[in-house]
Amino acid sequence: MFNNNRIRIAMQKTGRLSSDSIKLLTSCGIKINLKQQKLIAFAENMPIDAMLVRDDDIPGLVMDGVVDLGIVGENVLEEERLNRISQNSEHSYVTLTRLDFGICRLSLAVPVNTTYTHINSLKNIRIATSYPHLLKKYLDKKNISFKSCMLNGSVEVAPRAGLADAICDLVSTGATLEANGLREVQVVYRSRACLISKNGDINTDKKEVINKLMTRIKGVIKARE
Ligand code: PRT
Ligand code: ZN
Repeated sequence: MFNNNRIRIAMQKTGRLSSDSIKLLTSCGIKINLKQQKLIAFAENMPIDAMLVRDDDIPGLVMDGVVDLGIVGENVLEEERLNRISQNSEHSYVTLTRLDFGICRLSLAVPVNTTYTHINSLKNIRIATSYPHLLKKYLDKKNISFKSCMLNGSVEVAPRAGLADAICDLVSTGATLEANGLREVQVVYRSRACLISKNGDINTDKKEVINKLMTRIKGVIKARE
């Protein structure tokens, strides 16, 4: 049973953001009981419940007001916002703060043996990506028409597999691109994890807890700088 006076915060269950997200809350003095690895983990010492979900579900849970807060990569957040705009569905949220982890960039990359001189080299080619809206927004702005190939995984093997001429994928160290014979040619979007809240009425008790949490998060981030 849900207690409506407790803050619900959606976080990634397993993946690149999960341990940093938990660490952030723990550093804020929140004791979360994670032992059971269930969908919901309750904090013992603050009225906060963590919902442990796939990162792709977090923006929608916040935009639909199902949870109060979420920790998610801006790449996933902006892609879902653009997706919802295209479908005319609810897409509002508030960014409370950007965080100091999950830092990466969404980049265009081409096979190393491809001639690339200018962004115009991408004209009319097929680009594999899991981020079709972010890619379209970027290339539309530059007036570059392209064909897309939507893949939810293994994007970096698409050129070698003959599925696409280029890719648009997340990069952090660049090792994956290199291992797959690809060269980064344009940064489409710079991203990091952020803390977001639903847009709309949040009761005074919850607001007080959120304010307290925000003060602690800002303190933790400052101390880590
Ligand atoms: O299961 P779930 O859906 O929750 O997780 P997921 O598999 O979709 O996401 P996950 O855990 O891989 O990533 C979660 C978030 O971490 C992303 O949405 C980004 O905000 C952030 N992040 C930061 C990254 C990376 N860095 C990153 N390097 N996400 C993915 N990568 C991948 C990238 O896709 C590529 O395959 O790592 C590879 C490139 O890394 P380098 O270091 O070789 O360049
Ligand atoms: Zn995901």
